[in-house]
Amino acid sequence: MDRALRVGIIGGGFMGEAHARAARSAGAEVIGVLASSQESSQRAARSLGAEAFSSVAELAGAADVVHVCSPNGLHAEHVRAVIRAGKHVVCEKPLSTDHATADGLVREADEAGVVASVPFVYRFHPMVRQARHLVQQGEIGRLLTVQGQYLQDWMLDPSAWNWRVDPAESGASRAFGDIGSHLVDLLEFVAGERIRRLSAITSIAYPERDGHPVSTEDAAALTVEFTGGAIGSIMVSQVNAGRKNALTIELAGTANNIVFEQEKPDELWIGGESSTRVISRDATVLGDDAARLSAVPAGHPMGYVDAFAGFVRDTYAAIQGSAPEGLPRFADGARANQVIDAVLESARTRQWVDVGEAAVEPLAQSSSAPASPASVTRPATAKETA
Ligand code: SOE
Repeated sequence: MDRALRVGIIGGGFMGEAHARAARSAGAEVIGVLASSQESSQRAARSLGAEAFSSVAELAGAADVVHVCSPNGLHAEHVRAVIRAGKHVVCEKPLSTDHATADGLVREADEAGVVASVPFVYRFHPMVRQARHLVQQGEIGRLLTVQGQYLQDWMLDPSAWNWRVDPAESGASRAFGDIGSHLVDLLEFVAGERIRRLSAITSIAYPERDGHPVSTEDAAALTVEFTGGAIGSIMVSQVNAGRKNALTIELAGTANNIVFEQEKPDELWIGGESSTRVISRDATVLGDDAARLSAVPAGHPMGYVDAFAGFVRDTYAAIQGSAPEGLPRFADGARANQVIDAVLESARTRQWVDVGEAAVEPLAQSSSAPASPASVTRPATAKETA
């Protein structure tokens, strides 16, 4: 394509802005936005410096790719309208409010031959790719135990309200759907294994918020077993005082243990029985995939905004015909929905639930695609740029 990609955004909130920022940093033109009402579309359009649109069909008609950042309950309708217009689509997580619908969206996107991705953006921290590389290289040995936590506190205030509290907008799961989906994706992505079965309990901190009864969970605790036999525990909470976006994964094997903390994304903790070290991001010593995402030389901190930009850049590279390593596609979004459904079922029945893997693209397939030659170019080191 000899012109910039034209991007449409559905959703006028925080995520819409994050997508627009990343789209621009990937060299695209943000042409328009559609929000929940005419006024919010106009407000969002002013803040994004784009045009306000009044229907998905109109926006999809004018764009090459549409980013769906509407409430979860509207994802399927919006995604279908974009796919039916023959346009590429990025859809926020959770892809849908249930696994069957998410699976249907995977099929529709495949049949239409469009690129369809889900912003599991934490995959795009270079040190996450390095952790995955080390696991693939056998650095941790045979995986024995896995721990994952994703803790926030923005729902701690009893009067805190957000569309996510309402199951009609958010789906039956709140905290797990919103942030547990990221955590599960990251754990399976780095481990290269699936969660085979799980047992979950969920809790609701306040039966009412702002006079409305609450049915969506504030916290979920899981015991899990992975396909290779490793066991693990997962804690997700949006009512954990003082924790803002504390996503941590720990994969311990027969040789070493690897810990990645999202709030310190430029580091990886590697524990060994006789020595423990912290490695800092430095493209000169990282694996190819971590190095290509390492956008600035060592010593220049990278973070969430960069990870988001990396995700959008790779989505657009896929649209241009390359096959970027580790791009989370709709099949990965549907996989998260499969785990969310299993969590809700286990919490309801108080039973272990086999998560199942049917219709989910195996990890090896999504990770074995050759990176395009341009995508493995290492950025210049501080020395080279000095
Ligand atoms: C709110 O919990 C939220 O913005 C999530 O929706 C995002 O996916 C996560 O990246 C940060 O927290």
